[in-house]
Amino acid sequence: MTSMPALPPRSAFPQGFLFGTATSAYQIEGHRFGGAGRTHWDSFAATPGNVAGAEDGALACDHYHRWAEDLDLVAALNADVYRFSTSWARVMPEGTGPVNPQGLDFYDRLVDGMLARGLKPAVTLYHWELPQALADRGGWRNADMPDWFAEFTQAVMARIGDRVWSAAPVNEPWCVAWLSHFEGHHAPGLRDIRAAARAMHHVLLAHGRSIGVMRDLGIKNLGAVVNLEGATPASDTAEDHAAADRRDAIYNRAFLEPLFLGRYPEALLEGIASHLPDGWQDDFDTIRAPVDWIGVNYYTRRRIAAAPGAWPGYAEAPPRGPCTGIGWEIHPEGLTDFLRRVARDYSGDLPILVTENGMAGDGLTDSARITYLAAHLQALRTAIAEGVPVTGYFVWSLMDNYEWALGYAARFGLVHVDFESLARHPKASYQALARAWARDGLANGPKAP
Ligand code: IFM
Repeated sequence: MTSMPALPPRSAFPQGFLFGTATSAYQIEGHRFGGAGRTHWDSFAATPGNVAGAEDGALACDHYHRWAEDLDLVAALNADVYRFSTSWARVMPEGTGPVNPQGLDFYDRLVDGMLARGLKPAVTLYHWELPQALADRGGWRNADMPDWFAEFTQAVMARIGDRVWSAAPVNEPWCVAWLSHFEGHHAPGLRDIRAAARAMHHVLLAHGRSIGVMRDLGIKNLGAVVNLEGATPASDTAEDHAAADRRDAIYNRAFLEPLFLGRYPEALLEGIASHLPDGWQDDFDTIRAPVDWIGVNYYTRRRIAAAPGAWPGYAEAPPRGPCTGIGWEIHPEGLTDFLRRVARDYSGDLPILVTENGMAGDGLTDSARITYLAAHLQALRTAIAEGVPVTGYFVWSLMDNYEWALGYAARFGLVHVDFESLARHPKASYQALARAWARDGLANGPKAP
């Protein structure tokens, strides 16, 4: 029998290091409640073949009604900070124009509920469910999206911005642009390079505009959240190395370079320059609006091989190492590599938050998840020991939820959710983290307000 590694205790991290867990609106709230407008995920899920079991977020975990119980779970986890997202269509059912008072009231209650439990609210404004009314107008392909997103930012942050600890405009821009418009796996399910290029550029511009709106509102501690994934050449051939570099350009550098260096990588422009909107070269001042931290979501790496066909000319090779329940290779060293790389090449001394990390797997006795988290927390400590300014870590996810195209079968939660009764049951990983994150009152002092 192999022994399970212990989770490093709070005292193994620098003073003031923040621990938390994360969720997103559509994945947990129950979108049918509270006057929310239709989203493009509702339509995507209603299209045969897109989502396992044609499941959608109409009920999800019913967090809309059970939020107090869920925040109690975050507090009892001994977390310092809770990362959640706001649903654009809940706040503005048509995407622009009138706001839904019930929607704003919900986020108001939620933020106050966090503060009442001593939790720092970390909001992400957009975590993937676009109001259908805007999708009908071309969604992220439409050059008006940055304006519409600025309007949404103003509406929601004028209400809750005075009480949030941090804010980020968009979760995982790669997924919004490439997974959804080029690979077709997420809403709106397109496989179109021109759509992907435009979506990518408009998402970046929307990010910059949103940061500007929040600065004007006087909101502090603003960041960007990117998902980074290793692209390892499948062999030592020059072709596989070049293919892996193209993948890295599309997945990782496509967002880090504009946000921090004000440019797109050459290896990306080779494929998309002719598809970008006119005048894209003039937009980088907006896109690289200064941020106060960078969030890194890290899960896995892929082996990439050269493949015939149109640009980008690569294919995924089978993983070689151990994998999670949904076939994602477990590669904790990749987290250390990315933390080093982000600080060295892009963000310098800026605080880095690991805004998501976790795994899909079954069972209440989820020892595999404890092993996964222990290895990644150790990888994070390695980066800290080298001087990388990592200041916080969030587990994805608080509870089992709607895992997009995989429906409810892929369970990422620290808390098990019975999707019949909606009962919540903390898993072994939750208990182990709660022990590791306990405040001993000596090494770490009292819980920060
Ligand atoms: O569930 C998702 C989340 O919405 C964004 N980051 C990755 C998670 C696991 O796939």
